[in-house]
Amino acid sequence: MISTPPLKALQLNLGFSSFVGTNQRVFSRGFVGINGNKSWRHSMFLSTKPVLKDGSLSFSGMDALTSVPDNVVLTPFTNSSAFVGATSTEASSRHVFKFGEIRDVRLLSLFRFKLFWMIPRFGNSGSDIPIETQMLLMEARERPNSKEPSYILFLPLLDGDFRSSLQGNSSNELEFCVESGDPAIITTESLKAVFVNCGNHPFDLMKESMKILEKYTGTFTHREDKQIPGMLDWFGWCTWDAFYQDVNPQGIKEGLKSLSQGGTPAKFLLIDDGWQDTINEFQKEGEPNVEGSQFGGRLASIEENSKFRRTDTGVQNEAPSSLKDFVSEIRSSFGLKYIYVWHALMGYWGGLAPNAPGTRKYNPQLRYPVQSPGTLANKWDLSLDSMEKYGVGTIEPDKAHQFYDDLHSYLVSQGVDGVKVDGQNILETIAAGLGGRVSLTKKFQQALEKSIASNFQDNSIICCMAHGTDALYHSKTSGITRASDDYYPKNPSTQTLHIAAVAFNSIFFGEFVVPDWDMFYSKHESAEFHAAARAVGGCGVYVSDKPGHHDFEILKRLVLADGSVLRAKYPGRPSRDCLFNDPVMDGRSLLKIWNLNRCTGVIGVFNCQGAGIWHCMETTIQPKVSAELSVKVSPADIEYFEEVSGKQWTGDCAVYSSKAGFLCRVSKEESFDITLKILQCDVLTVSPIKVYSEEIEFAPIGLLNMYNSGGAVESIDSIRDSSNTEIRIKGRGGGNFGAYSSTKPKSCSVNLKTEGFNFKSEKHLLTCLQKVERGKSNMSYAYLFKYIIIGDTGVGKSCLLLQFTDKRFQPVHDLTIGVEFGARMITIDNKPIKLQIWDTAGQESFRSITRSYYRGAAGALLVYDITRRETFNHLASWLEDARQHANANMTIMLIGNKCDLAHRRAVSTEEGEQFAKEHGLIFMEASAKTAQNVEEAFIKTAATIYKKIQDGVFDVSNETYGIKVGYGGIPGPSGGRDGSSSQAGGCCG
Ligand SMILES: Nc1nc2c(ncn2[C@@H]2O[C@H](COP(=O)(O)OP(=O)(O)OP(=O)(O)O)[C@@H](O)[C@H]2O)c(=O)[nH]1
Ligand SMILES: [Mg+2]
Repeated sequence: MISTPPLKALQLNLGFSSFVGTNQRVFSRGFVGINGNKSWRHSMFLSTKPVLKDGSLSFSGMDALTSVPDNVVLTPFTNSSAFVGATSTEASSRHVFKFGEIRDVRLLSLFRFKLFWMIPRFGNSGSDIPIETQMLLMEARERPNSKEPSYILFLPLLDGDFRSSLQGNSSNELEFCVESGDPAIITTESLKAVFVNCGNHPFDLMKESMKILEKYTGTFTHREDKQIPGMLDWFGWCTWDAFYQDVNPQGIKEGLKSLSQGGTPAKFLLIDDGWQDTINEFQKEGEPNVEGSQFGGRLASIEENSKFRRTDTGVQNEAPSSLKDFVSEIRSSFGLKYIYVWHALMGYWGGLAPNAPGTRKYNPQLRYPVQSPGTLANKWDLSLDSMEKYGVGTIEPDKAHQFYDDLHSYLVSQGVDGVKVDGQNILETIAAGLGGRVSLTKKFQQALEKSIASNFQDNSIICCMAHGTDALYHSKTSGITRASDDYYPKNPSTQTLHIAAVAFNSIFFGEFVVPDWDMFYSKHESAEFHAAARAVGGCGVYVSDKPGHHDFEILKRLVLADGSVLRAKYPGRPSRDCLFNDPVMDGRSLLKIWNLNRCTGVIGVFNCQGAGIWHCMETTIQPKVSAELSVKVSPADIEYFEEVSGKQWTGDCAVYSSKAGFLCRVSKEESFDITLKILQCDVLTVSPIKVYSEEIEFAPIGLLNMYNSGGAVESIDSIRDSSNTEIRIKGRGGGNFGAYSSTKPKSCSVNLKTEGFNFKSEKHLLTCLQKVERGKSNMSYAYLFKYIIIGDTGVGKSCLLLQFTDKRFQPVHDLTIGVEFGARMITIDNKPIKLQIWDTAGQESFRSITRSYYRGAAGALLVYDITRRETFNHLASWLEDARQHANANMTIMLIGNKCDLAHRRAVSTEEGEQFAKEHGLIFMEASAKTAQNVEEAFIKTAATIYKKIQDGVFDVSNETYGIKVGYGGIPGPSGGRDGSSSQAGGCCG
């Protein structure tokens, strides 16, 4: 098996004869020096209740805050956690309570610098805790130089109708703010405003705290218990930065086509803002652009606009007849698996048009957003400013579910699979008179999630502009939320901020959802930086390239030939030693992001220094940054590594640098230096070296050509007999597979076929190339037909294939082991058709393997040898297998091979014809040696299949028939619509 289907099996036969010493260390260029200064950490939970006594909030005797005012109330909860609140003498809709003085700690705050977006802030005093902080992590040490720090987590919560946030002040104090968002909703106290917890493992602490809160509040669900949409595993394309609001059907087709032709087909499409039916009284067509006026646009109906639906019969109108038609056409032409569209939480930026016939029934009322003092104190935002000016046509809360249900069921009727829902945090600004921010958010969130669940199949929603805790703590089912501000391709100073912000935000978001890293351009100066981040982010991978503007070198390191991506297991987060260092502005720290795959760990290293300034820190003096910075990297940076290391682990790891292309062996305690220039990055695969027999130590790296190489390794196990150890690796994709091996293998095979391999004994690097087909040939066909060749051993099956694909004859019987593969393009009815041919082994012992290839074949060549009667006698048994395991409509061509050997003939032509007639087969005698009838046999089979398609025998959207629809027969962007391509559904490999 070579490129598709994606499952691969690599077997290595490692013998003892060529054993090479295992303890020899090899260090590559790029890794400077090895340090044994790290120790392996184990998680441990503290079991001392937090105590508030004599004005000090302490955990296990260690003070977290001092000078805690008397009105602060602590309610112990679990062994290490508590709720904190406060009382006031006056009732108000907003209180700011003093919490206490900060001790000698390091701080990480995640705060909203704008209503819609959150970023990190680092520091060690009260003034380093910005207003609107939604998560605060403190690192404290019991004694000044104690080795193991403790972490104290502060999570401001929702308490009744009130929502809390944290902030610090210049007197080195921590404060918390509780507010209802409605002047009429007032209180004198909030007793469970903040949750505090303490532990010595920051990631366990975070997760345990969220699990406790999930159970306690009952308002949200932890990521681990949510259904995660399938589109995350497939490469995507979003239309936003390709077209902005000018998105149109023709442009979408061009983009999908150029990505497919380059060899990285998009399987997920997101049609962003620009498809909806909107009206805008603040920006008239033809008038000069008014900045921000797009946010005054309002939804006029739930249906698509005239770019996506032909509204008149005028000949000039090139629009598809409906969204449904367009969706169905692109799905079948480009093999799209998921098509999502964008909408705002309120329908559109400016909400619903109050008086439009299509929206009137949701009773929209114009409301003018009012920000809380918290978000007002931070950064001005154009979108919000515009919405404040133009107002938001707010759906009547009791009609929210009806609106979402109408919209989503309409989209489903058009073939759309899911939605991205933007602008979610707007609710907190329009909640006055509507029950306050907490209850309004809850109402809309429930209405939205209910509609997603009842209309879409796959929990298909991406939440966006939803960084407020009002929404997060009501996230019951939504599985993906954008974790960053927008990607701004034209702004060089935000690229590093983007990566750092998502990594840090993921510490918090990653507990609720799979953080979404947003789109990027593959052809851009920071493209590799973004690509590497997506590779370790455990997130979806989607670009927003303009059609034809792609860097396929970069994309091919993220996307396999079938359009899938190697997604790591967890939300990618900063390593423990990075948690309190500012990777953007301290002038020294590099950012390390850790993750795990099924069998390996991975670390992304990013130099984010010197290229940008954090929001709200514009006046901070920046230190001088040197051209290159170094950081220590160790296997110990990867949390939960025990999930992949297992029992046979030597304690050492094979580390492969995707940037330097080098392999080295380090122990779990060791670290090495990585040096990077500004905006440079590296992705390191860290694979546990395991013992497979006394002498063999082995670690798979995966596909060396991919950023997340180890993501391609799905499982590894071994079989051992007296003289051999066979290591079996199941993986995905094609390309150069690499592994660390202490000894040179005797042989190496891919899907049972022996392959050549390369072994660099001094580096212990074993590589084996698995050919991969990509690009034009992959997609530029009208149809792809899968064939299988069957028949007894030695009848000439492989020779027939070789003659057909390579026009060569192989005189020696090269026994086929398992299944081999070949492909060629042919033309039928002026349509390019790709034949993908599986050549099976005739030997009886492979019969069970062969059987698994019948399913999914559109055609079969059943071959016998006219000089050997027994091969003819066995036809009945082959046919029986085919009838049992293949689909009923499979076209079977019977071939009497070796007709050049007429003098040794044992089966007459008539007998062959008769057998074919009796069993409904096509028949031909052929010779793989002289090529007589070889072309004809393959082409006639294809012509028969093609005819069956024309006759409607197959549902071509169902891949089990062995037929895929490509777009080769469909005209490109400049052509008109192809009346003959009436195929619906279908999927391209
Ligand atoms: N004269 C002649 N010899 C042929 C022809 N086709 C195949 N052979 C020979 O027959 C032998 C077997 O051919 P293969 O194509 O390897 O047979 P196979 O059916 O693939 O066998 P398995 O892989 O074991 O199932 C080889 O020695 C070929 O050279 C042909 O048309 N004419
Ligand atoms: Mg063969």
